[in-house]
Amino acid sequence: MKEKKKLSLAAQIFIALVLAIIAGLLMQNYADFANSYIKPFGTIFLNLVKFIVVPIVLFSIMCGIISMSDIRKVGSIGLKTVVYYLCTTAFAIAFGLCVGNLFKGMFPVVATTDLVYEASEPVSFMDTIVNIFPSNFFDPMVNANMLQVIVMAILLGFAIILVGEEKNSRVIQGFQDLNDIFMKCMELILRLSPIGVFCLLCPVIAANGPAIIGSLAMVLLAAYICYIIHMAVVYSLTVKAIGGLSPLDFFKNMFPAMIFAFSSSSSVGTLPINMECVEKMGVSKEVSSFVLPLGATINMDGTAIYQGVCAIFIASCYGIQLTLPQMLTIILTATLASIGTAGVPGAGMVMLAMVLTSVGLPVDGIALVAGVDRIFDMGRTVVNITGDASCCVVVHNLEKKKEMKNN
Ligand code: DAS
Repeated sequence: MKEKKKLSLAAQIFIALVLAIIAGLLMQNYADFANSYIKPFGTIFLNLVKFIVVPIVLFSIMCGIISMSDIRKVGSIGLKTVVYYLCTTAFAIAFGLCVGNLFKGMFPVVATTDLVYEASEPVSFMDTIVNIFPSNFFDPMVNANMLQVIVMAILLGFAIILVGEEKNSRVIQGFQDLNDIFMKCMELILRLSPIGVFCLLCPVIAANGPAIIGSLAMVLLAAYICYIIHMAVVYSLTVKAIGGLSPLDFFKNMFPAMIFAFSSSSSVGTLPINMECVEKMGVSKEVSSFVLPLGATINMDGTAIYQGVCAIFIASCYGIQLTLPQMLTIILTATLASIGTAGVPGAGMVMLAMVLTSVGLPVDGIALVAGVDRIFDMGRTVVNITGDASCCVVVHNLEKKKEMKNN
């Protein structure tokens, strides 16, 4: 019997998106029904995303730190790699916030009754820094205090490396196995995305009409403009000025990997092709076999841009003006969160929940963008893997110069 070909998750999500728009437009006079009987299933999906975000952040950042434990073994390659990744990610999130603010005037505020939000009193930047450090082991997890969870993950990550060296790598393997379990749990939850997308987007369109579709088109445009400018400017500059490679050659060689990343929305899935592309540019196996797997784990410039743009969009939909300290907190959170974002489809949306929580924005705001997350994801994954490859070119050239100087 011919096996029935299953629709890919991407196709299911796209169909759910189209159905949600059609159903939402048809139900504009029955918005209450959509809110009472459809939205709860979307809320269940969001609850599951919120349920998994704390263990995902905790264990993936811990394992991200553990995976960097080779830094001492690979010495300067590791240090250059981590510095490059954190700097480009911090720049990407700041750039995403700037462009998001430029577009804010074009994000029609979606003034609907269900987008109610009680503003918490503004916190000074210094208080934000002090509050980052937990005073209780369980409190950050129970209250989903994401900045404190990140600090816990970094401390525990380094502690595991030290214990692993003293005892044996069983400790490290044990935490990596736990991380795999939570990753699998996240993938199971993200399999519900088509239902979540439909049940989150349909009521929002029913309550707000075509205006929200225009808003989504604008926020997608803002994100893609950021993706393209970040790649064209930042990576061209770094591969040219530090990597000694012409940007044209870089992007020409990267094209197959970028196409695969766009269609798969998975940095991890694109790794093999990315390896081939960077080796065609002359990058040594020693550099690419460390820099690319690490980048697929901890370097997410595209995801950082997406989080910056969406944070501004969601804030404006709730009529909230983000303060400078809050934006600085988003830069800190999203940069650290990128260490924990997995290179699999949809991971960035889970991390958006964490970024929103860190500045007191309502996580339910994800409902506004969840419907088109896959379209965001295709672009942000291309930026993520291209950033990893640009790091390869830069680190390879710096290592080559160092060897020539030593000889
Ligand atoms: N799709 C993820 C990746 O593979 C990024 C994300 O979801 O933000 O890089």
